[in-house]
Amino acid sequence: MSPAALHSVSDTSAPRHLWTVEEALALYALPFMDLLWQAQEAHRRQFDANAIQRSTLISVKTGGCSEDCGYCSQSARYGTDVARERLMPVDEVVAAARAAQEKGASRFCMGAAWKSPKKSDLESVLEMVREVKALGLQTCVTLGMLKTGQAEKLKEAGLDYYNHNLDTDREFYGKVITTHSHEERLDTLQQVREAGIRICSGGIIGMGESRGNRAAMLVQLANLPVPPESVPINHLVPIPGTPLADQPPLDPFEFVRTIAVARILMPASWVRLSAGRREMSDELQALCFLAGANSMFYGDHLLTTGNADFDADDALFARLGLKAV
Ligand code: SAM
Ligand code: DTB
Ligand code: SF4
Repeated sequence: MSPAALHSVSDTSAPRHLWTVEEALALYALPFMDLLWQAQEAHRRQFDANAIQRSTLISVKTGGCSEDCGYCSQSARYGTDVARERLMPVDEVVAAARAAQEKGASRFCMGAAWKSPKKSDLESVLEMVREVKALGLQTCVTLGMLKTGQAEKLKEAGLDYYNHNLDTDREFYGKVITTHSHEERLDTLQQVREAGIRICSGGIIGMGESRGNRAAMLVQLANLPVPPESVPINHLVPIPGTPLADQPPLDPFEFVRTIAVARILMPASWVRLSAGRREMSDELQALCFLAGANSMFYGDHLLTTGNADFDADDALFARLGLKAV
């Protein structure tokens, strides 16, 4: 059976289990081998454990963002190396999508450094979505907070996924971001869901949050009215010039535990091993896949930072016997 056939987020035949933070923390506290075993069991019940979904990311509008997210190279408030750029022309974006498809990506994700999209900018993004969709790729955009009616327009244009991360637990949120609230993030997720677009929402690990914060964020994602179909787990990429530039490194096993807990709490979701992969060894990435990650960004670049390159990923897939979906 194909992974897509195995996968059903909205199976309503079984009563829904709503998770508690205590339950999530109990999973985190398991001996590592027991946690990975449980995660593997959950993973194999829903998915082909040797299949990894691959999305390619492009920054269609870089830098100059009004927001103060403490991890972000693109905030206008911090002295980073990232310069403000204009929205990319549609034909350049489509050419990049075609190249990603030729390399083997199944989804193309277009990111913009906005608090929320302006009306005129949205029109260009809608055209990008239409043309990328017409290539036969799945489409994803991440544009910040949406205003009433914008999600419906994106849906009409053929958008499959909207990425909008909770990023961290409500309690920790205000220590990293002050220009918008956690609650506003949830509002946008609700609009996206109501428009019939699939949700991609996860967070960043390694910003100085506690294990309790990590558990609470995963519980909040899992307990959404419908869990996100796609859950990116980003490892903080420390960016010189941002408030989190000198954040002490996280124990890599804690990152793997986070993937495993995400997999158990959201068994039918695609869990993406997202930012930070370039800085990880092949062995650590393999542990993340073993813990239930089954999606990744494929391509030399994320938004403003580098990713593991195509050749390294192809070699890793061959060595681990992984196949792309
Ligand atoms: N402006 C929109 C927003 O904030 O939703 C979309 C672009 S924003 C750059 C998308 C996501 O990238 C953030 O929610 C965050 O999870 C991730 N991100 C940004 N900078 C990062 C970093 N330095 N390390 C890890 N993840 C990062
Ligand atoms: C997500 O969760 N991670 C991606 C994507 N969604 C947009 C972004 C990662 C950004 C990493 C830092 C950078 O390249 O600027
Ligand atoms: Fe702007 Fe998004 Fe970066 Fe925050 S994460 S500063 S909203 S681009």
